[in-house]
Amino acid sequence: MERRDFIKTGLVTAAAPTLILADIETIKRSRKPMAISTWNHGINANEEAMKVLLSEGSALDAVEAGVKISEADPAIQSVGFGGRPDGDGHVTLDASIMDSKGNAGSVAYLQNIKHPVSVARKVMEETDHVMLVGNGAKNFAISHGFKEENLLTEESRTSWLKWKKNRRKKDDFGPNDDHDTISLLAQDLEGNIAGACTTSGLAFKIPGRVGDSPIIGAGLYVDNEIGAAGATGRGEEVIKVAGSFLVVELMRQGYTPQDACKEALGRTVSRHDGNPKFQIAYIALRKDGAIGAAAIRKGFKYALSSDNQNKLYSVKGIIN
Ligand code: SD4
Repeated sequence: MERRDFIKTGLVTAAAPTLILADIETIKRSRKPMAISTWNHGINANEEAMKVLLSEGSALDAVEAGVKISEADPAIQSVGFGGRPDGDGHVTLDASIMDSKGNAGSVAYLQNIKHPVSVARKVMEETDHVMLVGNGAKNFAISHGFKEENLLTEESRTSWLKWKKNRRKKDDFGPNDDHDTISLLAQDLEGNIAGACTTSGLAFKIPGRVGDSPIIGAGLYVDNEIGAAGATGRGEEVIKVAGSFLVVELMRQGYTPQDACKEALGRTVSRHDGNPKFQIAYIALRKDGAIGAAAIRKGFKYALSSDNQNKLYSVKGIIN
């Protein structure tokens, strides 16, 4: 063997242990359970998700349990029970869920069922469909043991009546700051990732309107090899750029989770001459446990739970 070849071989041999060590580090970090979710109520959702994760439950069980807390809370007027109704006074719910094997389920325009995320999970696990809507989704839910109940609280009814009284001809939606959809992404002790997203959608929307939250790739996307992303905000604009799918694909290309969220928002911002009048925010979780969050405008908060901490973080807008 020539000396040059020997050095080459030597280098390869010397480099191998470093690579192996790096892999072990990645695996170790990815085995730290964590949950990241949108808005203030993400704190309670994360707490529930972490209970599941810390008792060695799956990321899928964790995201479902987590967002069910928001769905059941009547004080949260943007998700589930107590959500603001559509223009006709009906609470209509959208939700989606994805597991670490790339399976997905979703429901849209679902009425009178308190936990749309659990119906979405049933669609994913017990049918070979991905999405059920309206009465079909409701009948499916009832046939799987879900109870029909009134989801319109007095508080949401009052705000709907007020909106009806004051509405202008062109005013189909509630105020622009009304977007507290919960997206929750989690990683379990095995390092697997899952996500869920659930909402009552835009307040006072045109009856029949469906947003981004139940659209796989828009409101939510999970690829267990790379990571996951979830959205909140003006759903129409998230759908147009396949927002959550875009964030995950950007991470696949090497963008950090933070830069991926910003780049995805940038696509929307430039479609609106640099100054959109609405809010969109993304959260992202990469396979190695790195996270990102970004919003078009100030005011967005996300909740992050890891290392025995569950804290709310404010995000500066990318344009203000
Ligand atoms: C939607 N993304 O339906 C949702 C809106 C939202 O709380 O975030 N609502 O467009």
